[in-house]
Amino acid sequence: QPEPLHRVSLIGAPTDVGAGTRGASMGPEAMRVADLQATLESHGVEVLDRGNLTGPSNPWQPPVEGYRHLDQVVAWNQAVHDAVHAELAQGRMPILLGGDHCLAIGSISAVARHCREAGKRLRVLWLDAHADFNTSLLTPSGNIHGMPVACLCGHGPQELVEIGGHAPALNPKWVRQIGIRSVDPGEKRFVHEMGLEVFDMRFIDEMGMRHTMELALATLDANTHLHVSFDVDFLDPEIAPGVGTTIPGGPTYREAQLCMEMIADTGRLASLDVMELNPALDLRNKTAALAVDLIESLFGKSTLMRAPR
Ligand code: 6HN
Ligand code: MN
Ligand code: MN
Ligand code: MN
Repeated sequence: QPEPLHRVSLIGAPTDVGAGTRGASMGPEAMRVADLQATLESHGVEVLDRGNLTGPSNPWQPPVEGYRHLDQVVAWNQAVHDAVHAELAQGRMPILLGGDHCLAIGSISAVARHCREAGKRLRVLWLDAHADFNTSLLTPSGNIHGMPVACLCGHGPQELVEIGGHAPALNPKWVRQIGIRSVDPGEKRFVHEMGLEVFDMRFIDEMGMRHTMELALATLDANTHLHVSFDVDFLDPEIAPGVGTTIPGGPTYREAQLCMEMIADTGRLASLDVMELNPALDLRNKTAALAVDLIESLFGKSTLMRAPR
């Protein structure tokens, strides 16, 4: 029996408590139905499906002091943090199946905590149409899925900012955002102020996905933990309609594949979030199947030209 290339744990987080559209709570099951586990196993990955986390239901209330459902978001993120950290502590690679993107607060707080404990450098790739860098004062919606990067960088409610036991969880210098094409006016100023490195769609149009990824993946070393937070709305809505916040003009199928293949080639991927898949808006589960296809590429599916690792 060959050693598995990776030991992966799937963690379902079936909630849409941070989103403005209902349905991402069904994302984990749709990815299972699209055969995520067997697909990864076909690439020599050992996969344990840990099942779904539980948490409060979605009360569907208006914002209070700039936040919708803050208590419920905190409860879900605490559960995600604990589950993700437990997998990392056992030397496994957690794949968080969202659920809306507010859950990246718990996931990445756990990753950052693990990196502090293990003496690792951290690099976060944020694949998204949105910067997710709002605060309670800047947000147009109160939806906390528009705030996770700001929370992780220390700007948000204390209960979320401190979830990993150390605030801030992230230095903005560790983050690279890719595919961005929808940023709110106040959010945009704050992204600039904090010095986030953003490869927006204009940059990808002009420079190409290859050069973009070369820059986003530059300066990784053998001691780097690479975390990918993949919001499915990163993808062009023509190929990925099953998300709550479609924004036109995203990466094509091949651009997205190249992005994932270049991440795979680094050999540094150590944790992953797959977020915002909304089966209620999908067509015959095609966006789920595409998400699984792209995850497969993150684990080394490629055509013929891949150099052996
Ligand atoms: N996502 N910027 C908008 C907001 O309401 O803050 C949209 C956020 C979307 C967040 O897709 O993860
Ligand atoms: Mn740890
Ligand atoms: Mn998004
Ligand atoms: Mn997002």
